[in-house]
Amino acid sequence: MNHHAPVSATADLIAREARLGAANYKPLDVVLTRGEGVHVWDVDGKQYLDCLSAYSAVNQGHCHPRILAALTQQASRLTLTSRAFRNDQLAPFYEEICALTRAHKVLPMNSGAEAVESALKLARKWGYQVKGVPDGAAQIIVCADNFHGRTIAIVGFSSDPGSREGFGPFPAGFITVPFGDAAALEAAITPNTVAFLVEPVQGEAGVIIPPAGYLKAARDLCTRHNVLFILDEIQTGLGRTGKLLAEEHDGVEADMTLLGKALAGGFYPVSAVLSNNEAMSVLHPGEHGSTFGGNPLACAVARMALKVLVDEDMIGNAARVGANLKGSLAAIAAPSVKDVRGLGLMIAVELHPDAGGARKVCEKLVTRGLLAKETHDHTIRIAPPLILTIEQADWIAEQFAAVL
Ligand code: IF1
Repeated sequence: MNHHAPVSATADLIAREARLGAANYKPLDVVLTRGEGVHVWDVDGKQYLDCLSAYSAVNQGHCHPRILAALTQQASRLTLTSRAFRNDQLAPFYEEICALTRAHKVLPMNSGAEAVESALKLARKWGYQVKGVPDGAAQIIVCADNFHGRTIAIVGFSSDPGSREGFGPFPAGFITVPFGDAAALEAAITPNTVAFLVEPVQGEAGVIIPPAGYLKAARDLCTRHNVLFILDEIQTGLGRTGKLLAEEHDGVEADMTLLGKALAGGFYPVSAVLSNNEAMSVLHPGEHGSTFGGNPLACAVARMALKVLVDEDMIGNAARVGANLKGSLAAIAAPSVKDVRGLGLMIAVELHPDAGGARKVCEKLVTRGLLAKETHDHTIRIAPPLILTIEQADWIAEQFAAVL
């Protein structure tokens, strides 16, 4: 006989996970088992509207039926060849992503961090071979409060102590400037600067939109000083901000653009470095690669993930519904709200420091069937799938109004 109180499926799974897993996350206590469109369901059958979209990896909505079909069809035909051989999905993937983004060359990888690392390697090699920087002296400029991933090189130039401390020693050659400050960027550029790496809108930092004209000024400085302008659009790209690429808001074009996350609609890790200039030509056979990068399953899924974004007007929808949602959230007259900001469906509600914290608000939203995630202590990020309707946006705003 078991005299203990019955354990819910949720509590049981959480306890079992804690027993064996690395403790590098502190998730909300929701155990999800199914997703469709903007909704997900937990193991107790409760429905939620997903306002995180796996950090913008499921922009197309959960289990999009056309991407699912592409995945299953390709999975039953050919999944992985390695790049030792060729596969018939790679060329059409290159053609379609280049046609859409106007990129000239593509380097397929898997995770976002790998795309960032690949761009850093390309930039350094380009610096030595094309720009003529003395061997070993290449410098790359990054921004304070950046988030580009978790590898040793990337956390080495993070300004977040939690991401960085205890993981050194780190590679040299990175210089940090304040985000949004073109004068600081100009002052940091030297003849050995090979690249400037920046997020068009800083995600993890709390949806920080730079001052108007910043990206244009940065683009011009990079052109003038022969420095590669690298935009990390892993989070901002693929419709999230209401444009295919966030760079379009500022009318600029990066030399390298990094995509990941939604490039496969949440089905599969697929990332890519897109290049608009000669930087990609410094790579020769054997100098870079990946077992899984460019595999046929990844390419087939990415092709359909891109196709549905365009076919189903998810980018236009993000712009329209995002503007609407930002307006409704900004209209909430709660003293706890310090700021509401965003671009497209990349929105943040920042609370006053004495409002009790963003985590508490997220926990209350969960009980109302809305999944959102705090970033830092006082900001809630709202990034639902781009297929969100106006009615659903209104419902989100109502839940925030009730909780705030
Ligand atoms: C986690 C944050 C978001 C990214 C940008 C590269 C990567 C990311 C602009 C690396 C990844 C993720 C990772 C995820 C949380 C999430 C995140 F809060 F940490 F900052 F989205 F806002 N560039 N961001 O945002 O891509 O290697 O992970 O595929 O749990 O660490 P990845």
